[in-house]
Amino acid sequence: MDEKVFEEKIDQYYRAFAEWAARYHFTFTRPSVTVGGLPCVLFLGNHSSGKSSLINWVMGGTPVQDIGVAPTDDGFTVLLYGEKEEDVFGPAALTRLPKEFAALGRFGPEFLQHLRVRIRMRDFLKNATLIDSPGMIDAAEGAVSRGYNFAGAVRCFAELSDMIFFLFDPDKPGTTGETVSVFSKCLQGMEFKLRVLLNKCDTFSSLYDFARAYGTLCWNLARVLRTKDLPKIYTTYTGSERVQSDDRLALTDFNRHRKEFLDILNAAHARRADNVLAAAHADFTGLSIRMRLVDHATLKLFGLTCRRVLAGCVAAVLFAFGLLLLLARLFSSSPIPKAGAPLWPVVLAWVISGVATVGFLYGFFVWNAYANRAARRRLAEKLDDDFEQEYRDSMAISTRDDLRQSWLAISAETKEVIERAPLPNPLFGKSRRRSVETAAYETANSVKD
Ligand SMILES: Nc1nc2c(ncn2[C@@H]2O[C@H](COP(=O)(O)OP(=O)(O)O)[C@@H](O)[C@H]2O)c(=O)[nH]1
Ligand SMILES: [Mg+2]
Repeated sequence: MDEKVFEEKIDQYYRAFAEWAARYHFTFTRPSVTVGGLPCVLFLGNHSSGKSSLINWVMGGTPVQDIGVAPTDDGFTVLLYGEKEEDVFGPAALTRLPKEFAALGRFGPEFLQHLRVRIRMRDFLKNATLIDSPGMIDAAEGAVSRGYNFAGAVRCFAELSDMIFFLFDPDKPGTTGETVSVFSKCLQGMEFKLRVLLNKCDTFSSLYDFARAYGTLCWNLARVLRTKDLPKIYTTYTGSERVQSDDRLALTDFNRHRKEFLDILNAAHARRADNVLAAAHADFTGLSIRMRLVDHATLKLFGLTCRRVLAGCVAAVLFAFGLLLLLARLFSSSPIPKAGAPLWPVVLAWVISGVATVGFLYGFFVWNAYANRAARRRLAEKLDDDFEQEYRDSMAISTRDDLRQSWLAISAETKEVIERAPLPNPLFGKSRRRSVETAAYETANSVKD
């Protein structure tokens, strides 16, 4: 399928499902797709690991990003192509970005103060949008002082990006572990986009020096990355190709890796289609599971409430009549006025039993609300069983690890929704869900050429 047609189709799906996603409290990772958009490349790493220098280098020409040994940048910078060069800061910056970046708005004004868009007329930016980020170590120490959800913002940028480069600095092997752990929390499930770079390789003075830095990095990566194999580590450095100086390690292999890094970067375009597809598939599968389980729980709750209300009404009627008969006997009269008999005992019996029944019903509805909350809690607790039950048929036909993984990704939030959130009306739920399931199926089976 032509790339644009396919992106248009996915965008249409997103627009069509936006209302249901809101009703089922489901958040799409990429709520819209810019048709014909550019791939995004995110650079992460601790401060002064060389992110900004690398970005300047790949773009060529006069440097755009500030560089320095001290933390020079405390915000995210998105570098976009444009004929008119300009810098836009704060909330206005968001309006300059492709529409899928709108998801960043949820991090609030404090975050937007740290967002910057730089529009530059560089050929490189015609093929990819680059995102520079502030140092990670600062985040680990001062997440509070930043005033916004830094890890959340990194995760959001990562979700929007098609490729993530994770830079390490051999100057500070001691901070590697901390950086890796912060990253791994933000990047869970996105390891496939990740490329690890051991930067500043021109600074190694001996093979021992290099082995120590490389070993430290592998050691720390192994402890947090969930992949079975060690990811490939690209050993790079920034700037023009240098010749080996006497006190430095030979640069030949690093030059080769640098070239590989550039090749990957230049091929980012091909990854975009895959990522759009993968994100859409994950979003639609997640939404269809959410809809199915929430509808299932809502119907169960509806059944329980109906039974309870029916029982409550029967009990109220029995209570009212029982009390009426009791009072009538107490007042030695009949519950129905009779000719010649005084009227007041009958009226009094009716009034007292009427008021008592209203009180009974009030008590019943208070109890019903409490029982409803308890029932929702119970339903949320056994949601994993419900998932197995609901998807028993699909899983019996073939191993559906993908379904189980999608469920794992949304199960905590779904439990929360069932326990607390206002639940949508399950009427016609099946037909709504079927269209989401179709979209999930199509995105899984799209063959692009
Ligand atoms: N030797 C060497 N120094 C580098 C390299 N890349 C960056 N630097 C230096 O490292 C410092 C921090 O770089 P910067 O790009 O600001 O790092 P950032 O904080 O990750 O953006 C600067 O002084 C750069 O000159 C490299 O590949 N080799
Ligand atoms: Mg920087």
